[in-house]
Amino acid sequence: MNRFLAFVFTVLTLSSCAKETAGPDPLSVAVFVPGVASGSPTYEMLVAGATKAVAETEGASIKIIEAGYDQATWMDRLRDTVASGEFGVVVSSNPSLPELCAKVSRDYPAVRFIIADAYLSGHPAIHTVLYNQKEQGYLVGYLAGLVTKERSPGKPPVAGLIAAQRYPTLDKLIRPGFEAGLRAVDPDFRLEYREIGNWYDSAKAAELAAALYGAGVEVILPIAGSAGQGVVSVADERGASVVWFDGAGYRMDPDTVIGCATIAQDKLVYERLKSALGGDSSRYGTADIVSIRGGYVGFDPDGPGYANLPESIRLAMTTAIGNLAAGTPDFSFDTF
Ligand code: RBF
Repeated sequence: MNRFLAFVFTVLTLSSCAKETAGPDPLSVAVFVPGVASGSPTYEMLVAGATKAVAETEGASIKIIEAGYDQATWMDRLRDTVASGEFGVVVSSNPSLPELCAKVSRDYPAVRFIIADAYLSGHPAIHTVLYNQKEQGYLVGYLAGLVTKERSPGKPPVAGLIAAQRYPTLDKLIRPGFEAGLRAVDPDFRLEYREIGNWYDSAKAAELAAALYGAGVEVILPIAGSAGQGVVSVADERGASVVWFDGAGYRMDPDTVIGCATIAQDKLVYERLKSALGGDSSRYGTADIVSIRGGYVGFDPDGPGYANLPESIRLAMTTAIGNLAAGTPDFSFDTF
């Protein structure tokens, strides 16, 4: 019996060693969604871009893993994903992911990570791409400023930002960009900032929005994932307006959403994953910052809510978008 156990042990040990030396399949992709894809444009685009890259690569396979809204469980979920030995590449999107990936990478150095909407430079297994969301915030800030001034002439100018939680990209890029846009219209603009506490509670978001609209705010920017729907439904009831972030804004409510600042996350994830699956490993270790200049930040004018705005506002927006793309104002930065 003892000899039998020793035999079993030896076989198991050898086979697990064999697995480790072979390494995970470089064409096997895990898409790690730190949250829930549905209702969060960044995550929907992440899944779409990765799916397309895999579909176009012979022999490649994909699995979507939704880690849910409890951020305390993400680390374990990520470790389980990587420890399965199934995946050569993990693709994700979120500013908090690089740190988690770097920790997991210590035990699984053969696995590669591509993380969008994030910044970490110099880790040999990780490639990150950060969007210039100061530009993105500026575009909807400028629009919110123009619309507010048009609708409430002579009143002290004010706009709203309802966020799920605070984090560095919000504090250093999105919020200052939004404020810069508002103040490019009128330096006296004041921002009313409110916080939900998570990325899913649309009832709480609706409550915060109702108070702001009730106090005379005309336009609110939600940075709240699927909770942002709560802001849109209150705005719809009151005939007020929302500016949207990332993508698919007019689809939520074609009239209430009056403008949408976009990131080309589907295109970016597709491009980066496709080249990685094609064997290009030169990007690991690097952290890119992409902007309106490369077409990765922009404005979507194709919605009735935007088309129905006064022509003077749309013309002013076209000018502002052109100027921003030409470097005025210049929000470029090299590290984050
Ligand atoms: N954005 C979403 O759209 N949905 C989410 O569930 C979501 N969860 C996030 C969790 C954390 C911890 C952090 C730091 C950011 C999260 N984001 C989420 C924000 C996302 O990275 C991005 O900043 C915004 O979507 C605006 O583009």
